[in-house]
Amino acid sequence: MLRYLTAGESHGPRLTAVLDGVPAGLPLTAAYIDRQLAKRQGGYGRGGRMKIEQDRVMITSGVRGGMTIGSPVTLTIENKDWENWREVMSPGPEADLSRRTVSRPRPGHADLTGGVKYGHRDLRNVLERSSARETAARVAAGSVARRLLEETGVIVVGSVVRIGEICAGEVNMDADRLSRAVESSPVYCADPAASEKMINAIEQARTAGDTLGGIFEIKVFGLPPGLGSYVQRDLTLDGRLAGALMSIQAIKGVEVGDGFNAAARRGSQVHDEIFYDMHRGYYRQTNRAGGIEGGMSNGETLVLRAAMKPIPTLYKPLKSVDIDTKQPFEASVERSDACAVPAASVVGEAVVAWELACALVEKFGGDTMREILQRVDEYRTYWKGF
Ligand code: EPS
Repeated sequence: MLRYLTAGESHGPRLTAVLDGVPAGLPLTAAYIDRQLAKRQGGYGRGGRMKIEQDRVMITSGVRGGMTIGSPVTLTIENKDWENWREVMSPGPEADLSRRTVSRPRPGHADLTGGVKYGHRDLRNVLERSSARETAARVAAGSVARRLLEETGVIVVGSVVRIGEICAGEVNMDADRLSRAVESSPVYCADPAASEKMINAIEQARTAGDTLGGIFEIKVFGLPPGLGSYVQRDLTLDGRLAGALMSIQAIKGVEVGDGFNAAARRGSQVHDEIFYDMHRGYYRQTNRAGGIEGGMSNGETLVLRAAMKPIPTLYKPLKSVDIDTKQPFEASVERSDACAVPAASVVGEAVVAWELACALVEKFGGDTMREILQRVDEYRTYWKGF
């Protein structure tokens, strides 16, 4: 079983992820994880904090000579901003808890409810952990899953398909072309004309002291069929993927395939008919189901979308109430991202990769990559001739 936990505060010394159950024999380097971390830090619309941070992973267990050894993998990422926060955030008695306290909960954040729930009068104790800074650790963990999937021929590609009012046109590209198109766009959108408009929309929102949300899409190519299951609710692949995507900060909706649009159509316009070809095996001419039927991958490309709300930290203040004075105030902030949808698409890739790697390891088992690869190969042949 694959599992992981993350730990760390946004302005604490570092973020940590501990991954358990990673099979032995997986080639893995810090440089590979760092490429994903850099992608998450990029994307047009980020604010001042990203000029401070240059995320790099340190692998402190579970890997020797560039290869996993089957024991827990520990990944840490330093917060460069820690130097500016040491006096306030120190774990020891030297911490000055009277400075930079937060008594004014920001609407749209965890501040107020988190303070009530954990009994914190200083809401900093909430926002330090609820911050999306935590997603750096999730991307690091997801990179290990991504590496594992790549070994089995599975490629995960995220792209931004909407920012505010601007939607990308439909693109029908293979994994390679899609990755290249996304990499060449500052907003990680595969449609160059829409990219330009998205950048302008972000600039307009930023100038107005406002923020923008949007939608990202995750496509997964080459996924073996039969991952997940219909036999028990917590084993359904779509259920698990939707849960993983919804757990990303600021995500408010998830779709699989045609998703919400399918609700308006007749059944004859929604389902994907089944065909067979000696060379291809079973295949579909349409993929409205987005690669999942009955809670299992069906061998078609996986298509998932997630909607992100605009970041609630605004230069344009929203009304709230001070928890000490109970008086109304209008929040003022020092820095914020104007749009983090491109970054969220990288987090989306990471959490999807993780769920798929879990389902793959559950189905094909094995303590070593050698066993997994052999079984995936056998299963693909079996499926084709079934
Ligand atoms: C975040 C607020 C900002 C973002 C941060 C998420 O940080 P700060 O409060 O230090 O200005 O930059 O994102 C990251 C640090 C990151 O690595 O993505 C929030 O409140 O969620």
